[in-house]
Amino acid sequence: MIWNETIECMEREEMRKLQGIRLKRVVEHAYYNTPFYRRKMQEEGLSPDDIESIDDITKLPFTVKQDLRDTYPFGLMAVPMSEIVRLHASSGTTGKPVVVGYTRKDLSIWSEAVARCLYAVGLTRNDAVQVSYGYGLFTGGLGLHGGVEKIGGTVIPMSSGNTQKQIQLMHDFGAKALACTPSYALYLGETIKESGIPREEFQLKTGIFGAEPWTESMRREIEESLGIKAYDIYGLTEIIGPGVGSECECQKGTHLWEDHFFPEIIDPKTLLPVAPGEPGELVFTTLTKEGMPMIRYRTRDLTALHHEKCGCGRTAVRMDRILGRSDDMLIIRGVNVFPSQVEAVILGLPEFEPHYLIVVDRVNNTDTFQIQVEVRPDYYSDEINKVMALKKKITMQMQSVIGIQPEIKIVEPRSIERSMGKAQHVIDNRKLV
Ligand code: DLL
Repeated sequence: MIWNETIECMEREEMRKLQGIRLKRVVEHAYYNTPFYRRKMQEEGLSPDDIESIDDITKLPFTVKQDLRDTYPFGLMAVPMSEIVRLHASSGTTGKPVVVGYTRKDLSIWSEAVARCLYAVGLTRNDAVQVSYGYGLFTGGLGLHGGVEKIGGTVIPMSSGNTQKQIQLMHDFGAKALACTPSYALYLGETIKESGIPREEFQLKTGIFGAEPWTESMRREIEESLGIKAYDIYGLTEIIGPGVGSECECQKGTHLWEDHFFPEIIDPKTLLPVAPGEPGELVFTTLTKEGMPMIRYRTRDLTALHHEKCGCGRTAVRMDRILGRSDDMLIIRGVNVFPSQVEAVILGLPEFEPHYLIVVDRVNNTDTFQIQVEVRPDYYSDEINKVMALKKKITMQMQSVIGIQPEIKIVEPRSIERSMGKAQHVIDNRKLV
């Protein structure tokens, strides 16, 4: 099923024309309404008149996460704040979140994009969708919510957590689809098994999973344990949230809604476009967003794009699974975590040495997140109370900066291996890619 056939199946040449017209418009909008973009373009000797077609996109400078941090909170808004009807945010590297603002039109583009995803995975107005992504500043919950309402389906706005209740209501309300992170889906599958409620009593048939990397073997595990078909949905806060694209029933890659979010793949080292079909870093330009347009935003996600028509009839470009990242960001239980955040907290506490190790694993389908830190000899003690107080102090600071609670393991002075070259601060045992 196709939500917007005219767009999703548009011939490539026609699509490129549309993208060119929209690019010109968004560049003008950003140039005249955002000092940041004007300055960056002027530095390159560019004006909006230099943009005639979508091919001219490569003339434009890139935007990176640091730019959003430097202009925190509202420096990249291209409309007066009176036009902004919603704010969302995701964690950044310094504890300051990345903030995005939506106009009323942006929200409608967002729900249109998610509606396309839901149709692509076979959902309609007859289906109830349990939205178990977090609601709040995170875009997952409200993003999916808007799309389900758009197609006229029934939203069950559960948010994440409270697993027993999730299962009970999924059963009682007859949810046809579940939208959450793939790791939470696995956990829900296990909990359903333990609950003793027969699986046949659930009406669940479809999963819409994303917000973190996952693999084909995880897909099989989820499909097996929940008895459903599991689909990948992709998105990021800076561009709009979930629904930048999703798989269709052919599951041959993630269709990107390129009339709104124009994708490019560049070599992260040379910053030049790669050959068609080659992997590299994904870059997006929002072609229609008003509130906070993003021009050539470097996602740091590594993938490849394919332009051949899909078996489903869509011509919308397809993206491979995210292969990894070109920076060191980790996604732990759906939360973006940068090792530099951990480091900043440790360096700010006089009791600890500046040596640490982050150990991430997946146990019972849930991410575990441990930080090992060394106590300075003057603070080292055998007394359990003192150790507990230190642990509590650092745990609370980590939680407030990162947004999730790590398990802190305080180790003896000089027990973390010193490195001769680049220090390895992260051990990720999840083996996702
Ligand atoms: O995770 C938006 C979202 C919510 C997407 C719900 C899908 C479902 P952020 O918190 O800004 O936004 O994180 C964005 O998460 O750059 C990728 O690295 C990663 N990511 C998102 N979806 C996928 C996916 C949301 N399907 C960052 N596969 C992105 C792999 C994903 N990685």
